[in-house]
Amino acid sequence: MFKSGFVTIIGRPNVGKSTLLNHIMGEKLSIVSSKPQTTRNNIQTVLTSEEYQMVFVDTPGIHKPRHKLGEYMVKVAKDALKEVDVVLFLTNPSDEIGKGDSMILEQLREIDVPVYLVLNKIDENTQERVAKTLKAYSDFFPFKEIIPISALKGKNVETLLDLMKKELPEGPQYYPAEMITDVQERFIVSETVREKALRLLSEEVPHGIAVDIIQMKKNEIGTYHIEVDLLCEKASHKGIIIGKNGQTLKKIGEYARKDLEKFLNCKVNLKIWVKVRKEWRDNPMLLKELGYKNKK
Ligand SMILES: Nc1nc2c(ncn2[C@@H]2O[C@H](COP(=O)(O)OP(=O)(O)OP(=O)(O)O)[C@@H](O)[C@H]2O)c(=O)[nH]1
Ligand SMILES: [Mg+2]
Repeated sequence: MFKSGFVTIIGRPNVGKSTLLNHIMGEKLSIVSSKPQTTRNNIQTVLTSEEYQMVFVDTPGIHKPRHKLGEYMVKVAKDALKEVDVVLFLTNPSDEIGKGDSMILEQLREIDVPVYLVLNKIDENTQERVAKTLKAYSDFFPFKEIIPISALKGKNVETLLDLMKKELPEGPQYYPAEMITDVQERFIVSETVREKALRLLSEEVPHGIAVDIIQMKKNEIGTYHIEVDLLCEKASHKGIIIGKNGQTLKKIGEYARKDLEKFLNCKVNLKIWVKVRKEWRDNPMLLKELGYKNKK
């Protein structure tokens, strides 16, 4: 009997949702950074074995939106709760259940799907704190399973997978076995550049950046020529992104190129232009152009 189903990974920004997904897939498909609100779209990945197929959906962290981009992110995350077989609610050890988490859990009360409590980042917390958090959350919500993990170190991730397998109903293989993700090359290219910028930039700039692909072309000898616009919201941000003597931009380009060469399996020539687009996060037309649009 073949089993298949959908698993949504949901939680506040920065709790480690994308890290968990990448660990399960054994491959880097969703970008990760230490800054909250890194993921902006639902990213589907497919894990296929002889007995089952699990489709994971990595979602943007749920937060209180302050602009149209934020509203879009929260909406796509909530959409990912429809028609799924298991929800992984990710959070981190803490002294009490914060507002952000209780708000998400209230929403989860309304759906009729098993919800797992996945307490991530146990590697950087004491056992005592972990135990206290597990207790507080399980008193607050009727989780079907409770499991402490470290997505970064891979601790307990196998156990989590084993539990989820039992949750899958009998079903068809939705996607071909070799398919691992529904995102396209262009998306991975722009996300890779965005990730490097997030990592290298200071706190104030990152939320206001986006990457627009201008050109992607492979030449006869197999080198990919890629040109992108890195959009930011202020002239002062442009200066920060470029950095002293162009050093920051150079590093963003170097790190992105290295990752892309691995991913695309060929030489990459990457050009990044930094441009100012005031308040693009509230500009419906620009949001659409950058791919932050609802499917329906
Ligand atoms: N110590 C530790 N750090 C972790 C673990 N999992 C993730 N992190 C770190 O936490 C940060 C956020 O990870 P992400 O995977 O981007 O978090 P996210 O939930 O996808 O965040 P958004 O996309 O912004 O909602 C990164 O710096 C990760 O390296 C873990 O198990 N242990
Ligand atoms: Mg993420």
